[in-house]
Amino acid sequence: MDQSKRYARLDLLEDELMKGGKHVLAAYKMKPKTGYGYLESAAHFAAESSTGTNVEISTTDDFTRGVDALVYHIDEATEDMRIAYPIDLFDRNMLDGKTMLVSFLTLAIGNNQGMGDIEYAKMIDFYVPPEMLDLYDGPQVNIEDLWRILGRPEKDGGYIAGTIIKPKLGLRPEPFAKAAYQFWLGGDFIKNDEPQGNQVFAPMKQVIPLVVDAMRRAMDETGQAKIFSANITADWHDEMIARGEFILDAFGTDADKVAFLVDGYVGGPGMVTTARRYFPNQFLHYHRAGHGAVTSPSAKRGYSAYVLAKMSRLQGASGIHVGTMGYGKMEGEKDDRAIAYIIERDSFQGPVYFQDWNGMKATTPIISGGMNALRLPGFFENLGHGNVINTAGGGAYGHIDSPAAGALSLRQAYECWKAGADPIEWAKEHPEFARAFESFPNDADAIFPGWRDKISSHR
Ligand code: RUB
Ligand code: MG
Repeated sequence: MDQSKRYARLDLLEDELMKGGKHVLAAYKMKPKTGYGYLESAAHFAAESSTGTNVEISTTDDFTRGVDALVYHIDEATEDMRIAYPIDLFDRNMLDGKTMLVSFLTLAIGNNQGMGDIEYAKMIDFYVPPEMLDLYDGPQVNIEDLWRILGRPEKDGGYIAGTIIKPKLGLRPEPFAKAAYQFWLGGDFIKNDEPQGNQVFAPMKQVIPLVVDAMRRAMDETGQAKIFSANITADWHDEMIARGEFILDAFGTDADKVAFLVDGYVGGPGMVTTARRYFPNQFLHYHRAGHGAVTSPSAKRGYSAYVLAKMSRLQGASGIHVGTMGYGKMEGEKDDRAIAYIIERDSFQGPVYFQDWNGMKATTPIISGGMNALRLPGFFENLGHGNVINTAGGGAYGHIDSPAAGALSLRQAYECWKAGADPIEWAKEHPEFARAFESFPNDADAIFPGWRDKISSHR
């Protein structure tokens, strides 16, 4: 059935829709299955994503038609399909009238992902009007709070050198805490790797008190504050809260130095909001394991990493992983800068929409995945700033001297970029950075060919 008379209004102008403030706009790369017309399929897509189904139904009235999602732009050649969703479509909490991200997903990226007449559709951008922005929690805590805790200025406080406890799994409590202590002697921030929780060989009740002790010893030794991002991801709301409360209790007077890591893609919006609302004063660290299944450029369905990051700011993530923009081990490219810019800036022109955040606090980009000191200078050059959290697991625990030396090499890499110095020259003055060349020789050969002759005196 062709529903384009009802669900398509190609005369509507994007500018006007944005000025009107009554619609959430979403842009997709959509292709219909062979034999289906583009506009017809787009209209069916909008129907299924809002008020309709595949046939005319007797229960529809004039009010219903007033909240139809409308296709307002198509370009078959570029697979560009854009839909305006009236804001009243989205579910509001009974408890406080706020809206919920899960409803946005259910409609805008829900049933429409499995339709028989759609080959694929992937959301590449969306726009939220000011009135709707106010209905999301947004972040309460972000990198500015961490800078304050670390004793730095709250603006432009710079690079936070972090790691991920490695190995990913298989450390008993004592070796785990030792690994944390060793990194903290040189670095600022440690996160649980995302599968670490309450395994039988490392029960949280044993591990966490040892981590508290490790943090305090490292703080005494260095005279600097340290941060620990503890994984509280769990299927059950009560379990997350039990973990969070246990951890805060164990850190006691140092509870301000605790972030909570939530695996927000596998856990979903409910889990993120549980952490955001139940522990509003802790840094909410959104890890996104699994996201590549939908965000990968090779995935034709789902949504992009840009969309995922943008959604995380609405939900109130303090920080989210944004990849490494082609400088690390995970999929990515230089232009993925946009994923950081949309979450950290007051406004940003995305791939389709200009989003003004209307004062919503920023979400901090977390740079992670195969990073080490040698890869960082180029990374910062591409991003244009170093106000990020970077967690380098292999880059810290793979340093041939020690995890502390690994941490120092990361900070020195940032300082090298900040000073605009040549990394080879910098290595001559900074031994931990120099030893990163020896630690990661494949990277060194690829990024700094000929380095062996120039800094060999530091072996
Ligand atoms: C990286 C790691 C993170 C990845 C996830 O370890 O454990 O889970 O960063 O990827 P290492 P992303 O530093 O040893 O490579 O950050 O892109 O979501
Ligand atoms: Mg990990």
